[in-house]
Amino acid sequence: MPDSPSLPLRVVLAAALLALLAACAERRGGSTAQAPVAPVAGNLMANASFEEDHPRFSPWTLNVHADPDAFSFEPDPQVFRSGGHSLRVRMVSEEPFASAVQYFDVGILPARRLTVRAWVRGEALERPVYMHTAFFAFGGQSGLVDTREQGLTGTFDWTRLEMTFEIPAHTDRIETGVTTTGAGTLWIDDVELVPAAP
Ligand SMILES: [Ca+2]
Repeated sequence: MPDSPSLPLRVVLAAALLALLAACAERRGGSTAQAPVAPVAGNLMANASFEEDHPRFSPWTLNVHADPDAFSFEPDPQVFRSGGHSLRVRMVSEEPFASAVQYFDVGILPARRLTVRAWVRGEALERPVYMHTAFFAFGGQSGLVDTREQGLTGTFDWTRLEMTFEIPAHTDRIETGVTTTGAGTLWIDDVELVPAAP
């Protein structure tokens, strides 16, 4: 059986070639005009640059006041601050607000004083976009802090919104992220939740 030793070798070579081609394809895909994603040490937000799991963006929760179709949430491959996408939020029909948030059990958080920040870009925003954090205890909302007073409106280039907050006693869960409250287009990228500076 003169052919028997060469068959496994052919298989091995074919597998190696496939692996090499796959690696090349991956490198090509990864280099298409992507801006660098700066790693943030200690960032508690996952999928913080909106590069993964389109169009669900898990573990983000995309909330709308009542009608889930009143706002659209889409990955935008044309407008982003880092990586190759941002999250674009657009009001489709009149509703008081939409938000992009993540939830955290207080028990797993490394500090009770935290800073949440996001880069946002706006086009014709009629009402403010701002950071907010809601506190929950025993399954119900027990408090809320936000930066509504300093919220951004109108048309603006990438701007950082930031808020530092202290988690009240008895809170067992928090919700934190960005809220928009009217017509226009909002882009969100590079969100961070980190222990506040001392
Ligand atoms: Ca991004």
